[in-house]
Amino acid sequence: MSKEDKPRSVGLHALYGDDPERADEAVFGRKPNPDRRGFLRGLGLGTMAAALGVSAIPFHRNMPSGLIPAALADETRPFTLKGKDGLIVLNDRPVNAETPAHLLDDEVTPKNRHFIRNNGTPPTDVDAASWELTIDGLVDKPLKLTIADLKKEFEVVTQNLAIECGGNGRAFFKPPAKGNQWTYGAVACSAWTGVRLADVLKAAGIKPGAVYTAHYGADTHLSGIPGKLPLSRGVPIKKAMGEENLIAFAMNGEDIHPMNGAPLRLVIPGWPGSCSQKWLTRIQVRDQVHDGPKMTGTAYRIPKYPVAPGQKVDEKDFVIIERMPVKSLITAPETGTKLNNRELEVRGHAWAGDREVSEVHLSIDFGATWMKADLSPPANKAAWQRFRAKVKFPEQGYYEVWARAVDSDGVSQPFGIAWNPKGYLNNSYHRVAVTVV
Ligand SMILES: Nc1nc2c(c(=O)[nH]1)N[C@H]1C(S)=C(S)[C@@H](COP(=O)(O)O)O[C@H]1N2
Ligand SMILES: [Mo]
Repeated sequence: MSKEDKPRSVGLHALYGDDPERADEAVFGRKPNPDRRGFLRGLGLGTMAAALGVSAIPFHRNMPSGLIPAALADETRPFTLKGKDGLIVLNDRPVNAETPAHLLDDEVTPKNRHFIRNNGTPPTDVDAASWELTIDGLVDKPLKLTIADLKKEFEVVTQNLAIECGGNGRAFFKPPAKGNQWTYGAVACSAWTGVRLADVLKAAGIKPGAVYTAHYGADTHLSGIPGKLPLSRGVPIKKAMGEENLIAFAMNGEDIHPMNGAPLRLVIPGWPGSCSQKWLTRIQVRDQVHDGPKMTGTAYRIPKYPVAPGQKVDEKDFVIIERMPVKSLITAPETGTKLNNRELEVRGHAWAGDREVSEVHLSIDFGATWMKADLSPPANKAAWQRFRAKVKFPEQGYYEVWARAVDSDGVSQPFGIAWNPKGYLNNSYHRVAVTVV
């Protein structure tokens, strides 16, 4: 199925084509102002500067309203983001961008290749030095911690952690599911540096009766309504206490990219990416399951029983998605590769939520026979695992390389999609096309 067949969110140029001034307001939060063409101070300017990855736009007062910054309006791509390279933008309000599979070949995903999934408008004028994290709720000792406090009072660790959006693979749902049409690239595994969430919660002292966390970030709702949150999710205390979860302040040894949650975020690997709150300001410990925006209804939830494609499901039959299922991604060759010889190294990564991957199999004959790939252990818990294998093609022609991973409980990726109304958890095989000429 080609990408063009699928429903897509409106792109930046389409948005600006209709009504540039309204688009301006929508994207950057500046109101058209006939007296003064330049930016209003504050929100609009800050949002645009953040999108451009700069701290200032010295001549911003001269910028006509309705002008798409050239840095974002690359002729060859619909929309580009400063500090992000080769990502496919699915939506620009809010910004959502995925990474083509062949650009995810590194064991540690470079900062500029980490996908972006925003539900609202990222904060601007972010100041790492004065950033504060509050830990409160059902704790003995509520805490207020700066990033310097976190570094001083807790052990600082670096871990390669896989983050995957619960909706990754949604684009292949038939009938289609509404939402960002992610294909394969809403997944990444960067090296995150921070302190363990568990250590911070222990320092605050979790009271008996605590069952769930609630995460809050500094991004704002697209509607602009003050106090309205775009997303606030949480996890059961048992998951929160896992050593794999970090309150992170660095990504691959550098500042976190503004779109990935700078200066502070949660990384809760193995569970839907939505648990990993960006621009983290507060973690509340609760005596009940969290009920923040995108925790209730059908958001990040699936029917508790298998359903047929297109089947309507009563909202009360939806359950919260917890650990993500086993999955693999072929990162070399790039799909569509034309080969002049008969031999090829196939590479990729596999991950399995809270489990480990035990085997990865490859097929070049549409699943009739499979060969075992070499599989590396994870760099640490919840890192993805590298697989590689040499494959030999018997003759000229069109092939597909298929990958399927099996987790430590013996559960394999399925061939087909376990359809659900909101398009979550598609872990069917990744297939890439190879033509031997
Ligand atoms: N504050 C905040 N945190 C957030 C989100 C958001 O919209 N706001 N999106 C979540 C979702 S749905 C995902 S998949 C991950 C994606 O992380 P990334 O954008 O760094 O790739 O961030 C999560 N954390
Ligand atoms: Mo997500």
